[in-house]
Parts: sequence; C-alpha cells; structure tokens
Amino acid sequence: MSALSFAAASAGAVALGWFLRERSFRRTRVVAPGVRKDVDLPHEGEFELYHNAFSLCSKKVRMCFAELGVAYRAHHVDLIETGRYGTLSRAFLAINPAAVVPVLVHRGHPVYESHEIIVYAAEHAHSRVELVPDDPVAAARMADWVHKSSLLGDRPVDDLQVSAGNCVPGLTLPLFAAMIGDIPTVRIAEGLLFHRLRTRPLVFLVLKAAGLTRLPALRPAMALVRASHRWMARHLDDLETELAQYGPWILGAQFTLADVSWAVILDRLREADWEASLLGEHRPHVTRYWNRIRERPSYRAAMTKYEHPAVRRGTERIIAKRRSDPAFDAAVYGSH
Ligand SMILES: N[C@@H](CCC(=O)N[C@@H](CS)C(=O)NCC(=O)O)C(=O)O
Repeated sequence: MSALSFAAASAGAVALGWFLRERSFRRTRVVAPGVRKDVDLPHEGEFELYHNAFSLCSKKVRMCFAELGVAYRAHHVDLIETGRYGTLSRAFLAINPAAVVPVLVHRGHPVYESHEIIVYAAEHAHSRVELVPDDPVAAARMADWVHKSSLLGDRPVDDLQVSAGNCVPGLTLPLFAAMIGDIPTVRIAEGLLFHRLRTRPLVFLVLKAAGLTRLPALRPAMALVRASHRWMARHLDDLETELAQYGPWILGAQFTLADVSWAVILDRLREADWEASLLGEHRPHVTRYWNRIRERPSYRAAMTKYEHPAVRRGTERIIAKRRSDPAFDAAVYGSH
C-alpha cells in the first residue's frame, strides 16, 4: 500500500469513526404530538420555548403567548435557513428527538407540535385573555380553522388540499432559494448525515446549486409551487367566505387561536412576496383581515420584533429578482 493510499484509508477510518460516534449521540425519531408528562427536562422558567425566528410554527406559538400576555423563556434554535442545523445539535435533540421546532417546555414537560402547543398554552397559561370560545360549537369551528392552517405531518406537501399550512413549504421555495445561497454547503451536508427527513437537506442543496435564477428550471420544484399556489388560493377563498359572513375575526367578534394560526400563514405570504398574487382586490375580506392582524401588538411582538436579517435579505432578493428578470417573474409568480 502506497503512503498516499494509507493516508486516505486512515482519513476515511477516522471520518467513519466520527460519524458513527456522532450518530449514536444524535439519534432522531418521531415523537407523539401533545404534552409528555413522562419526560422531565431541565428548566428554569415555568414556560420555556425553543423556537426559531423564521419558522412558521414558532411564530404561531410566539403570537399565541403575546396574545395571552404571558412571559416565557426563549431559546433560539437555528434552522439551516438561518445559519446552521441547530435542530440537529445534541443539546436540542435532548429536547426534541424529532429535530424540529417549536417545542414548549412547561414545568419541564415538553409539548410537541405547534397546533397542540397553542391549545395547551391557552389552557395552562395564567391569562385573562380567552383565545378559545366557551361555546362548544364555536370551539369546534375554531379547531377546524386551526387544522385548516396547520403544518401537518412530516411530508406536508403531500396533502395540500387538507390545509393552507401544507401549502406554505411550496410557496416558500423562492424564499428558501434566496436564503440558502448564503449558507456554506458543508453545513447543509450535516443534514444529509443526521436529519431524520433527508429530503429536506437534499432540497436545500439543490436550491443552493440552482439559486433563484435557475429555480424556474427545476421542474418538480415549479410543479410544487404551482400546486401549492392553486390550493392556497382555494383555502384563502374559504377564508374569504368565512370572514365575509362573520368577521372581523374568523369566529366573529372574538380573536381566537384560529386567527393566531392564520396570521402566520399570511405573514409567510408577505415574506415570500405572494401578497400581490394571492391577496388584494380579489380577496378584500382576507386583505382587510391581514391589515387588522398587522395592527395588533402581538404581531409586532411575535413577528416584527423577531425579523431575521437572513429572511429580510431573502425577501429583498426576490423583489429585486422579480423586477430585473421578467422571465423569472412570469415563470415563478405568473398566473398559476
Ligand atoms: N407539525 C410541526 C412542524 C414542525 C416543523 O416542521 N418545524 C420546522 C420549522 S416550521 C422545522 O423545525 N424544520 C427544521 C428542519 O426540518 O430541518 C409543528 O406544527 O410544530
């Protein structure tokens, strides 16, 4: 064996040893939604939230707490879009082996899945604000609207018709493409080694290679954007009808968890520059509703205050690209 091949074999053995050791510390698995009373995690505050500035589901929980007026200890966890896979760190996997945010920790017990967390928070936070109607029929209607806006399952894009939340990843593709260019490939590759859902880092690698410019050439990505747009439009039509009948909020006079859940979807349409195409004159009730949401102090506390520079840069790049490249604009944002 030559010295060179010996060195290569040794380096390979060290890398494999490192990977196997790391993997044993970074085991991921699915977790059941809701509270886990059997799990006790170290904590200092009654409520601790593991969240990310950009994450749709984290925004939902932050807005819920802001509406309730209840304080929590915040732990920011990076996603690859905001810099690195903080969700794959050993420390975070001890909080959530599923490697996703948000997680609420209440008196040491984790609560998983944002739509479960907001219901749990509304019930357990000591607040005089009622985000769930007393009337069981209204509460059931609220639950339907929360469901219709939740990010459901590990592959939400498979069920676009079920929820507007599931249409969000597809409509965020341009923003992902605009943001991921700043992230070193090696950091994305960490996801390929340890992520429970390897398709996600793979998609980011492809988007990084393509950039915004070549996004229109990625046929499966464009098909997803189109399908997500089509279904989002339908979900927004349903919201338009509901708001026209009730309003000013989804259930009428009371601002509820349904509004918390929809607020973050509309905020993502803003971030990914879909407002002109999906809101406006053709959905006047949703547009006015969105304006009312933005005037709430909870919107500022949960969204504006946490605006991440990487997201702002991404949105600005999309806007600039659409202006400077009509073919890109027509292919990605044109009539679907
Ligand atoms: N259904 C879950 C979705 C959790 C989820 O997918 N969170 C995203 C951010 S919104 C995440 O942590 N992604 C990190 C990754 O997949 O690497 C919920 O509603 O909490």
